[in-house]
Amino acid sequence: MVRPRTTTFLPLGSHGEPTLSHLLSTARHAGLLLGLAGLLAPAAASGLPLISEVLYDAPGSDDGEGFIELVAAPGTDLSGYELRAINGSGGGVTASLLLAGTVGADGVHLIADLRADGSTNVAGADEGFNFDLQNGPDSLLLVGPSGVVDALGYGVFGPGEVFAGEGTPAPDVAPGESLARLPADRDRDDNGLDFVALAQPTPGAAVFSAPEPRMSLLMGVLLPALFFRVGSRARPARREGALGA
Ligand SMILES: [Ca+2]
Ligand SMILES: [Ca+2]
Ligand SMILES: [Ca+2]
Repeated sequence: MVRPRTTTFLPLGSHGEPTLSHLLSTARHAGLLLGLAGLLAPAAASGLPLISEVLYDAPGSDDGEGFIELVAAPGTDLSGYELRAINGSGGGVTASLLLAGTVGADGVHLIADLRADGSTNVAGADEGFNFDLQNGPDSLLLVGPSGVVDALGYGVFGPGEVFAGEGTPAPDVAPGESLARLPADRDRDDNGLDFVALAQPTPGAAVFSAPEPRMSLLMGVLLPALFFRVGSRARPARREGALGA
């Protein structure tokens, strides 16, 4: 059986168990370093809203099927933001959606395509508009009060076609597939790197990155344990053999 390596870093008592004082001391250092880690690590989803998933081509008619998903810090007021679709052929604006909602506690905001009668097949939408995204090559901009905050270009752009996304285009996807940013809150400003095709779209649900817990674990647990290991090496094992087993 392989024991986790970290257990070997903890100072051990006479019966091989970590002593209470060592655990308390480790916890104090862990708390201090967790605080430092919190100061150093960027807060998740604290930045500007991002386009996190788009379904632009449903099997058959797209009417009432398409959706655009955004992620943003919970409570973000999206009034003043606009989703602007850009035609890859000529660069004209093919749709302009003036958002008005507030991002909920889950940090995900779902915008559904509505049919003329106001109905939609997109469940759980936060906002609805009657729009139809083209199948690409095209782009979708998220424009905030101070300008473009995110952009997605998708499809294969030929010479002379207008790519208004970031870096390289996201791939064209098959009907029924979506393009999803993965993780939903990571923005490397390169659509080809940031987006993947999802055969099973996830409107309203997003997978966020979690660098802070891993960093906190590293700084809060592993490093203090390492310090104690070094400290215990500096002192001779003076109690070894002093107590009977
Ligand atoms: Ca279609
Ligand atoms: Ca971006
Ligand atoms: Ca999603």
